[in-house]
Amino acid sequence: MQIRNDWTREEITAIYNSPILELVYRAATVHRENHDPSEVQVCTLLSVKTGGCPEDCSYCPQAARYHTDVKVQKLMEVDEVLQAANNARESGSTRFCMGAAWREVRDNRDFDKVLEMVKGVNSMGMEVCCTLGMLTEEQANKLKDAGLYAYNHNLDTSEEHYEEIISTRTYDDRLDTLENVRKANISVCSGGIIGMGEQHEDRIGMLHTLSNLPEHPESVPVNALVPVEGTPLAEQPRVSIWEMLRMIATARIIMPKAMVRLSAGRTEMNTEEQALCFLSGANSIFAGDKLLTTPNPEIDADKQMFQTLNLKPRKSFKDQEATVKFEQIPL
Ligand code: SAM
Ligand code: DTB
Ligand code: SF4
Repeated sequence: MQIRNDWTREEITAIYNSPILELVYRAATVHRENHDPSEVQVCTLLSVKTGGCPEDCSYCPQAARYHTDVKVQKLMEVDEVLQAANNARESGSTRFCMGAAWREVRDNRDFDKVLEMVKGVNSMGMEVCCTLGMLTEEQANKLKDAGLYAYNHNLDTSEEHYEEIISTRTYDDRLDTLENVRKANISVCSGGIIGMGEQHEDRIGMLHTLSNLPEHPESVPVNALVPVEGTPLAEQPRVSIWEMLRMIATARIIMPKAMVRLSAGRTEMNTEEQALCFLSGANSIFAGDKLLTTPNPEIDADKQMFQTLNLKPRKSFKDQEATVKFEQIPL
């Protein structure tokens, strides 16, 4: 199927609003044409610098201005991070994503340390990803030279809804960073969050922006808001599985080659619900009992889920052994 970067809002709206079983069926068909439906990539997140962030993202427990239980932690040591990456690899992860609660990267010693971390993880044969806030083109090039495979920078919501959620930076800032990442030849990871009080039109708007970028992101995380006490969005109701499916399926149909990542929100979902997400085109999860700061399902529960659904962890782009390792771990 031809990759399109000219999806109209109307077309996306029609797909998003189609009868749910039709939508899932169509997405499953596109998924099978472009991916091995028996494979799901297992990724690991590590917060290498936690909390104390100057931004005001209303969903985020790491923003300094909200009073949450998150403890501020300065940048981790390179050794500690490499140890964590090795553990992740041993338990079957093929992508390791390091997150920092920064507004933007600054050219200082901390950035040099992150470059060391990237080098180290890359040399272990995993896809190495970072999410560090805004980046200049020069900083993106430095990350690329250190061996960075992918950069995560979410649009989070539609351009219209954005200012309801974040006031300390603009949608265009976000798009500029994505452009800098693309120019440096780094794989782009960008998606968003549902359940922040947005309208269906906002979800469609975000998918429209992503699918109309000059090149689709290789990776599109779909997060369900994890409401955290102390943040302005603490009292938001949980999103229903049907909304999650509409989001995943629409992303799959309009961006057929992208990895669609079932990201935050899995602790609230049972195996049956996650199975529907995989059927609708999700082909990645974050494993390990913590995302960045919030809980995630236990690794044993995920192993059980893979067995029940006859799924296998996807091999890394360069490391073949990791798959075997995940399957060999006794339950
Ligand atoms: N500070 C960097 C930035 O904002 O780009 C990187 C880390 S930030 C925590 C990465 C992403 O995590 C955010 O863009 C957002 O989409 C997601 N996120 C943060 N808090 C969340 C929450 N409570 N529920 C769901 N997703 C969340
Ligand atoms: C993404 O879209 N989801 C991940 C990853 N990219 C960095 C982060 C989810 C964070 C959830 C809130 C937390 O654990 O702090
Ligand atoms: Fe800071 Fe990122 Fe959280 Fe926004 S999402 S407050 S930029 S850590």
